[in-house]
Amino acid sequence: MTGNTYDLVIRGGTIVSAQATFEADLAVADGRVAALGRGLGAGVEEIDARGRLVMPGGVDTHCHIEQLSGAGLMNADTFESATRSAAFGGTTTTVSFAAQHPGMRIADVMADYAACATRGALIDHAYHMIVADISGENLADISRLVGEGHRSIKIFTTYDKVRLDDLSILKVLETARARGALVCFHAENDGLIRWATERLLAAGDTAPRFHALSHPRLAEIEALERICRFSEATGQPVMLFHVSTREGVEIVRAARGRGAPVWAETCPHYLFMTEDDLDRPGMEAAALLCSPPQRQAADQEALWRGLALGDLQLVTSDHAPYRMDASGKFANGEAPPFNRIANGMPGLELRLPLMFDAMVVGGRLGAEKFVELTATAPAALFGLAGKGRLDPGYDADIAIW
Ligand code: DUC
Ligand code: ZN
Ligand code: ZN
Repeated sequence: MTGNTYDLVIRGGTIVSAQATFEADLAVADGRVAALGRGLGAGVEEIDARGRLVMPGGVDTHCHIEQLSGAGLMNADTFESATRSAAFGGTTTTVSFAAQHPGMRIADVMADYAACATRGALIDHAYHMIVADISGENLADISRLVGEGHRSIKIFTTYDKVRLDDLSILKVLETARARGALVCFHAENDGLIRWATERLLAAGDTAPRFHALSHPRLAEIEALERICRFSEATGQPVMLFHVSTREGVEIVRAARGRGAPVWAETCPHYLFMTEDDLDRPGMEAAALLCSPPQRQAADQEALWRGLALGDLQLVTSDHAPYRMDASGKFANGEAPPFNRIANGMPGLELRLPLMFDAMVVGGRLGAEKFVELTATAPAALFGLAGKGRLDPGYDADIAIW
């Protein structure tokens, strides 16, 4: 507060938190929420928010920005353009990935990525450490980096160059447990994906839409179940990324019912698209290829139910954009088989508008749950201090809808 004046007062809006909805002014001083209440004093700047919803800015804890994929491809956007698009969609914090590849030292990867983010990001950001090689000094590095505050690790159970085997996964879980990190998983069974892919290609089924069949739901089912059991064996908390199937939700529910420290997310493309969306002419569907793939209408219903019941705690974007040219989707030619097309699509900007449309405008689970799934819960689960709420003292990261 400057004298008797706040830096900013957002006046007359409807404040929505994960627990409550009420009319109030919101005052900001020194970049933080200073007060909530009716008839607050003047602000140097004032925003008339009558008739609008005032919510915490979105926290997107799963987005790929300026990250080299396992296949050596770079995402289409930069820290600058990615975080600009996030802000346009109401997201004020990103958590992206510093990706180790085999042979790299994790401490160097983290330092390089921090420099890149610092040069470009327009909003607050943190990053997960993707661990793909635990040889040499890497486990000791991880232990030290977690101690310094990098509290999230990500592991792939599939993708040729970056996946870890079971023993390595258990060693990372043990290391994380000793230091207090959260370990996130892309959980799909690698063998099942390769086997299905070989059979499809041998039959000449190479079009983009066959990508959906090449990642069988059993691949997700097997890997989610295995990782839940590993979490129980080690006592290490895990976050299961992009759950896409009804059975996946059931596995998470059962694990949590047993008391396993398991959390899970899904993404808009699993809530709003099905594998039928891949049925497009020519190579058009390449734009929509992602892993796990879009599933079926019954899975969408199960995911919504999982969100309603609290089996799934987050909705993130899995933002991973690649251009529809030789720098991205068509790096392996103009009509590559489905398994040579980069996986991923953009989502940072549209995650919140899509969820708002369904949840607030459409009334599915409502505005408070929208805030919980997209801002409050991700900030809390990943330990992002000052984020995800509009209580006094929290960062003034605000989206007015
Ligand atoms: N799948 C991933 O695992 N990562 C990025 C995008 C995708 O589709
Ligand atoms: Zn993934
Ligand atoms: Zn991802």
